Amino acid sequence: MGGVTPDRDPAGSIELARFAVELATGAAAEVRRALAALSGGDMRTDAKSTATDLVTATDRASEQWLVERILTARPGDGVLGEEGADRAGSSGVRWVLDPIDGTVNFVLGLPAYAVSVAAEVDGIVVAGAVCNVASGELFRARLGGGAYLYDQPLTGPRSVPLSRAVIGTGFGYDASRRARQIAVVAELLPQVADIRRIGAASLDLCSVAAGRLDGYFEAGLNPWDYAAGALVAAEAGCVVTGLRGREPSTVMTVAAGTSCATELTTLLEVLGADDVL
Ligand code: LIP
Repeated sequence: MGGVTPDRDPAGSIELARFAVELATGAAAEVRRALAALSGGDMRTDAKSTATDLVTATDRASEQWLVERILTARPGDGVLGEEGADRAGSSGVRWVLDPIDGTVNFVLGLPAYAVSVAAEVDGIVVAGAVCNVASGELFRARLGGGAYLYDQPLTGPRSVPLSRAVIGTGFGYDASRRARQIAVVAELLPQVADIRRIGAASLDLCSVAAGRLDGYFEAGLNPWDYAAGALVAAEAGCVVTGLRGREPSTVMTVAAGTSCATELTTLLEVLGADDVL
């Protein structure tokens, strides 16, 4: 890219961002091919942490496709994937992969499931790509380089108070955790305009970046659920945080427009939204 020299891109984030897009879009095409090959036949699912935590052969095939291409192109890199890929690497670069985020939506044919690819350098996410498999929409971001839907810059949500905000959220696979999570939503809902539950954290986070949601929060996410989407939201100018001054993490991930972020995090802290795991 013109004007950017290695010393101005020490992390090599431009190349990592390019590769993240290639990986996310390529794996999404593989998932679409697998779905077409099923041509209406039954999709076999296995259960993971609970009977509702599903995984399919396509999840596993997508992750294998991603890992093979990463290690062929960059053999010294590390990899962490939802379906078991876990390799330390020696380059300082680690790829964090959700081969199908929103697996239940994928199984049901609800068009909100994505391939999420993030590249970390020394533990810092510097590039990310999220490809909605059903729609083909490609969200991408590079640390310090902005966030985009295809090549359209993303600038986050409209300016609204929390009382007029549409807030996304999600729930875990454990029934007792869901009972605690819905108790938080029951208190939150009368204080916002509405709630949305999309079923794929990466798309929730990209929806905030694109202004399709005013905010989003979820407790219990895994790194592969939020690594890429959190960078897209942050590079779109959103507030991306945990609660009580903490960084976004498995405990709590929040993304919101600047106009309602403080109201949202303050209310979530009062409701104990980070005390449900
Ligand atoms: C999903 C997350 C979503 C959460 C779901 C599920 P998966 O990830 O992206 O935000 O609410 O329960 O965990 O399991 O489909 O990759």
